[in-house]
Amino acid sequence: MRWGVVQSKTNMTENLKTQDADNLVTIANKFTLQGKVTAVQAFGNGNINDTFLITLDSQEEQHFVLQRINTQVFRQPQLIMRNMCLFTEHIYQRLQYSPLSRRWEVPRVLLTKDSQEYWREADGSFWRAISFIESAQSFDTMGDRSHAQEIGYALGMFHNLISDLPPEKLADTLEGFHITPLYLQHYQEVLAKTRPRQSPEVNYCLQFVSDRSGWANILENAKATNHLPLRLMHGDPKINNVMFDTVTQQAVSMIDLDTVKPGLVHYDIGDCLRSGCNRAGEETEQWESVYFDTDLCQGILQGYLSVAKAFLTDNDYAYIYDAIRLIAFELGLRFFADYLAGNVYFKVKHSEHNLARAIVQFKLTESIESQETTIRNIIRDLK
Ligand code: GN1
Ligand code: MG
Repeated sequence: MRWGVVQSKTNMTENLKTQDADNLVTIANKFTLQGKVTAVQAFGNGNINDTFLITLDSQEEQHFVLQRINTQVFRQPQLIMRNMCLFTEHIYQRLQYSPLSRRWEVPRVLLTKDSQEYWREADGSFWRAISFIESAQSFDTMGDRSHAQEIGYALGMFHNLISDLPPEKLADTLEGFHITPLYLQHYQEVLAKTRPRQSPEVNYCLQFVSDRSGWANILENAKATNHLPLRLMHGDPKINNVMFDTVTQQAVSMIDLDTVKPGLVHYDIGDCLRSGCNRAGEETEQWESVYFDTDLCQGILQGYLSVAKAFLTDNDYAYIYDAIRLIAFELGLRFFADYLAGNVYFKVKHSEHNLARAIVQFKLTESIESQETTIRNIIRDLK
């Protein structure tokens, strides 16, 4: 399922158990200032948090997004909410001051009736509400080239709108996020404690990681030596986190803002491209069909640079290829380490799910590596 427009009123318990739906209505009511909750649906396909779409009988806000933050992953979820309030307010002010000539929306934090940024249940679960972008939808895989350009534009616009907010204003809500050498270290620790079941797939992954471990610190080295500056980033700009207007088919928003924090814009560029240029999608099990589409890469980068050219330096361009290769590899490594650790981080549908996901990312990395010259030429020609 992807984020999309609600076509019709759904039954309150359509995809939830009655008791769960009742609890969710009670929690949703902590946030709603107007209107009655008329429906609750499980929503989106996130790997970490639990997401629900709430429908109201209000004229003003017809829907909102209710989420339970995974506090095993985000240990200080209140910092996420503080960050979100800070940067969404910053963007809102900027857009008031210099409006764009096209539709662009920023999800808003909805406060509780007591004006709090979140609601904590007695069992410790952490809930928050975010405004819903109406008349918009997202996609799990890429359509045509203009779709690719819009995805790139959305990331560029997002970076642009936070580029004048000093990175140190935002808290680090997920330490180690996208620091590849730390994922590698964690993987090695897990590996030392586990005896993975031998199979051609597991052996492929073990060899794949081992062959690339010397290179995994390329972006961290660039950061440490000031070749790449610390900036604010989105953290998770994968294709289905970009919302498209259902009529104009233009990108109108970037959602999933939990990981907006100090980092490298290269993590985002890499994540956006590894996700957008994989036509088979990250959940496929047809590994032989996974490849990196360089036409889509050209489209995304063209859209991105149409906005980001203004703030990128020569060094930034020099590391774009490595970022694409690294973030695909890193996600494969994260999935594989989680498979070895017993699936403790990413939600899974079956015990081999993270292994399958890892292979997709490693196949994608191979495809990126085999097209290095083409990708570097695309970057050079767009500069
Ligand atoms: C996770 O939960 P979701 O789907 O928005 C993960 C991302 C991965 C992504 C892969 C906080 O995002 O880093 O790229 O899965 N988020 C976190 O689909 O680890
Ligand atoms: Mg996310």
